[in-house]
Amino acid sequence: MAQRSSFVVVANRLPVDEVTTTDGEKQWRPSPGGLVTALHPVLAQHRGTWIGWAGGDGPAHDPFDLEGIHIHPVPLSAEELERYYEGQSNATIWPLYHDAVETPVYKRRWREAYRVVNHRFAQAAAEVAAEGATVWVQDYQLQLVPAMLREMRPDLRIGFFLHIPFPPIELFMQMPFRAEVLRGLLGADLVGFQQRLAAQNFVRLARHLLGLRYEGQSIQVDGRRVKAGAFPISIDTADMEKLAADPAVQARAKQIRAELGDPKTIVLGVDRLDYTKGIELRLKAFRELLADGKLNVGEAVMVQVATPSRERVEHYQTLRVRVEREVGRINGEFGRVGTPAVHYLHQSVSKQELAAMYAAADVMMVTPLRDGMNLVAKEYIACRGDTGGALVLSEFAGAATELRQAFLCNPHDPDGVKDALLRAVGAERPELKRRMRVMQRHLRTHDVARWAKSFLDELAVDDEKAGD
Ligand code: ADQ
Repeated sequence: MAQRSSFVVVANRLPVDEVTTTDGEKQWRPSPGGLVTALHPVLAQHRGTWIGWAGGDGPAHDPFDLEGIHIHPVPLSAEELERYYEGQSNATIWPLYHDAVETPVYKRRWREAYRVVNHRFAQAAAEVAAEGATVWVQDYQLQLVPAMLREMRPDLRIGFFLHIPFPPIELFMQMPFRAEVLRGLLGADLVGFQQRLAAQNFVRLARHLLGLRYEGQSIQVDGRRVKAGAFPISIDTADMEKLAADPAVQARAKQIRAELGDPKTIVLGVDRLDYTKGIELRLKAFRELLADGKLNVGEAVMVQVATPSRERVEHYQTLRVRVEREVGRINGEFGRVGTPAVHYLHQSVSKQELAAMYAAADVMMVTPLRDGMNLVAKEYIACRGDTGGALVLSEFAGAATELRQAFLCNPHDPDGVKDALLRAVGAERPELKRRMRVMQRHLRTHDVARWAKSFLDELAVDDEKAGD
C-alpha cells in the first residue's frame, strides 16, 4: 500500500533526474528548481509526496524517498509523450494560452491522450492522499486533474496553479474541448494565476461558457465555491543574491567581460529557445541599432544563451532555424575577425555560470511576446548586488506588473524595443542604481517562499465552513 500523505504536489515533471554513474549504476539526483525549493519545507514537514513523470518512456519506477520528499513516479509511453506532452500540451495549449503567437494545432488523438494521462495522474493522487489532505496540482499539462480527482476523492482540498497566462475568452473559445478543460479546472477549490487579469479571464469564461454565477473572484459551481486569484511566482531571492556575491562568481563575471574583449556594453539574453520569448525581435533590434550606427561592434556585444527546448515540436525546430539565421546574418554583416557582434550559445549553463553572466551584463533583455511571469528578469535583479545594470522588460511579461522600474517596452513595436535598449545603454549610474534598488527591495520581500505560503494559506481558508 502506498504511503499516505497529508500534502501532495502533482506536477508533470518530478524534481529529480535519473543519472547513470561512472560504474554504470542508475541513481536519482534532485534537480533543483524554484518550485521544489519553495515547496520543500512544506513537503518535508508533512511527509509530503510529489507525483510526476520521471523523464523517459520506460516502465513505471517504484516510489522512493529523496531528501525528505516521497517521490511517486508516473510513467508515460513514447506515444503518450508525443501526443499528451509534445502535442496537446506544447503544440495546442501552450501557443493558445500565449496569445496564439504561433498557430495552435488541434488534434483529436492528442486530446484523447491528454485525458488518459490526466486520469493517470489523478488516480495516483487519489491513492497517495490521506483523508482530507491538501493536493496542489501544477500547470497547463494537468488541467483536467482537479475535477477527476474531486470525483474520486471529494474529501480532499484541491488547489491548482497555472504558471502560464490564461487567455481572454475569444481565444480560449477556439479550443475544441474547451468546456471539459474549464470543468477540469473548476474541480479545484482555489485556482491560482500569475496575474489578476488572468484570474478575471477565468471567472468571466466560467460565466460565458457554462453560465456560472460569480461574485468578485468566487464562482458558484454545483453548490461549491471555487475561488480564483493572482499569486505572482518569484525566485529564492536570498539564495540568488548569495550566489552572485560569491567571490568565484564575481571573478568569473570579470573573466567573461575580459573574454568578450572588454566591451563598453554587454547585452544579455537568457531563455529557453521558445517562440514566446521574443528572441528574434531582440536580435533584430540589436542589428538595426548596429546598422543605424547607434551601437558599434567592439563597444557593444550581445550574448544570447538559448536552452534547447521541446526539440521534437515543429514550431521549435523552425524557430531555431530562424534564430540561427539571424545570428549568422548579424555576425556576417557586422562582425570582424575575432570580434563577433553576437555570441550565441544553444546550451544550458550551470546556475553559477548564469549568475556570473547576469553579474557581467550591463543590459539584460527580457522581451517575451507573452509570458506568465519570467523568472530570468527577477534573477537578473537579484544578481546585481552592485546595483549596476539595466533591465529591458516586455510589458507582456507577468514580471512587468511588479518590476515597474525596468526599461519597459512593447515587444510588438520594433522602434519601442530599440528605444528602450538605447535608453538602457545610455542611462547614468545614479539612475540605474535608483531603479535597481526599488526592484531589489521588492524581490527581497516577494520571494518564492512567500508565493507558496500565500497560495496555501488561501487554499486552507474554507469559506463554506467559515459560514459566510
Ligand atoms: P519558463 O517559460 O521556463 O517558465 P522562466 O520563468 O524564465 O521561463 O524560467 C526559466 C528558468 O530557466 C529560469 O530559472 C532560468 O534561470 C533558467 N534558464 C533559462 N535559460 C537557461 C540556460 N541557458 N541555462 C540554464 N538555465 C536557464 C514557466 C513560465 C514562466 C514562469 C515560470 C514559473 O513560462 O512565465 O515564470 O514557468 O512559473
